[in-house]
Amino acid sequence: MLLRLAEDGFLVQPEAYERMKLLEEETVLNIIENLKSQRKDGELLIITPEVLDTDSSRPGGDLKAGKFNEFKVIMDTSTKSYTTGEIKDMGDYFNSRYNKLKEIFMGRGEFRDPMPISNVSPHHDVITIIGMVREIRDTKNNHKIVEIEDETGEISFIVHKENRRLFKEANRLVKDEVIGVKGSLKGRFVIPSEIIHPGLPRIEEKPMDFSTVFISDTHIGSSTFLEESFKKFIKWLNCEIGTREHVKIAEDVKYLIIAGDIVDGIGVYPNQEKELIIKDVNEQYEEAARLIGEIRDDIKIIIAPGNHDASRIAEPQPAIPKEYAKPLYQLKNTEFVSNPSIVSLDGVKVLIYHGRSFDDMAMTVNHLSHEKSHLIMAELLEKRHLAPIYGERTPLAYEVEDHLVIDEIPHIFHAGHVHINAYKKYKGIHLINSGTFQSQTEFQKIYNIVPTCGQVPVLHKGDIKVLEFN
Ligand code: D5M
Ligand code: FE
Ligand code: ZN
Repeated sequence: MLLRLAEDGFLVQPEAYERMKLLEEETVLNIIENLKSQRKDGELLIITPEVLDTDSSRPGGDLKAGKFNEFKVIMDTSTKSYTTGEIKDMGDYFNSRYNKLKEIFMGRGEFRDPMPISNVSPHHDVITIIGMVREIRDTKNNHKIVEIEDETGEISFIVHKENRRLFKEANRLVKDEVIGVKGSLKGRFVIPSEIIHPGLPRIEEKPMDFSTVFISDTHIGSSTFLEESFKKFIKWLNCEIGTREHVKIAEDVKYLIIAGDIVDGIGVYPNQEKELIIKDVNEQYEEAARLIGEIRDDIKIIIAPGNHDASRIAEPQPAIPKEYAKPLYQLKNTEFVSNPSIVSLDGVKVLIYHGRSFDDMAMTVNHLSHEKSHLIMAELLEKRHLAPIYGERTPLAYEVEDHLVIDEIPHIFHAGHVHINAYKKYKGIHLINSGTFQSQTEFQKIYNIVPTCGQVPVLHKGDIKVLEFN
């Protein structure tokens, strides 16, 4: 393919090539034909990921290629993800995380030229380093000591509690995230003047002339799955019930995204069987297909797995395997993606992540909680990583590449898992937690998690609306 493109006078950037590999061959050929017809004679054209997003790559208003030709998967780890199981992979994995995040830092002026940690000496007035957090300790006087590491060595910095501004920054830090530090060396310790996250700029909002519906955590198969409420939701999607205004919104719905925990699974936590109505995973997906199959078929349904689904439990989770969810695969309007994944809905980029790591964030960072998961989502965007903490509740697979790094900044970040709705616009990005269709379980009672049930966020032409189905 690359060879052909080169002969035709195209240069393909690696990222664009990765994406083209995920597209149907026919779609790629269409794009190329369109680009060819638009360029001037003999001009060399560089195919960037942006080119794939623009209208110039699409047949002009010609929708013959199908109703859904504007849906694209931009990032999916299902096929890329593999591990050899060797110990060395752990090193590779963290190196990949470090290097990807370092690159994001280096795009920022002040960190263009960081110093290897092994070179740090008292001779430097100002040191600028990028390191992965290895350990965070409190001294007996309640100051903070943070140990960071790069491929050349490790060093600790100390933040005094009297330094309010920096102490607040230090309180946000979590193990295994990658940060930038500016400061000077005093004895064994770096005294920082700045602690910096990779961060992200404010993005330009993308206009949408359609509606997208977000749900998660239906937990079909559980006795606590709210079937009646879910059926009402589907009736609304099919424009059969609701106020005139709500039916109008339903008419505009083009996409439905399901961010994991579609079914309750089996053996996810002790004594779960007691709360199961359907005790077989295949049958749970069969039931899911029976319900979801009622949805009108001009709505594209995008399904990612969660920790209750029949995918590998370690993240990144490949798409739900067909062998478990055949009836769902057989619906003609379903698409299966990994957790996490990024899809483009007519050019609007949606980062889908179930949200398992939110438990770790809520437990570790003082001001974060399950109830306000939008704060966690904003924090993860600033850290540019979906699951920074290694070795707590979120199992991570040692991939050669760390796919949980947030390389690409989305227009929408959609998550679930905590079973509590949340919404916030942050730096132009819609942060959406879509709650649940499962009433409180015995397990959640113990942890005092009070779910918000049947509340469905809808982005209607760019505005968020939450519709209730109870
Ligand atoms: O998670 C549903 C909710 O339960 C979510 O808010 C996280 C919480 N949860 C899940 N597992 C645990 C553990 N082990 N401790 C504390 N809280 C937890 P779901 O993925 O649907 O089971
Ligand atoms: Fe869940
Ligand atoms: Zn979950």
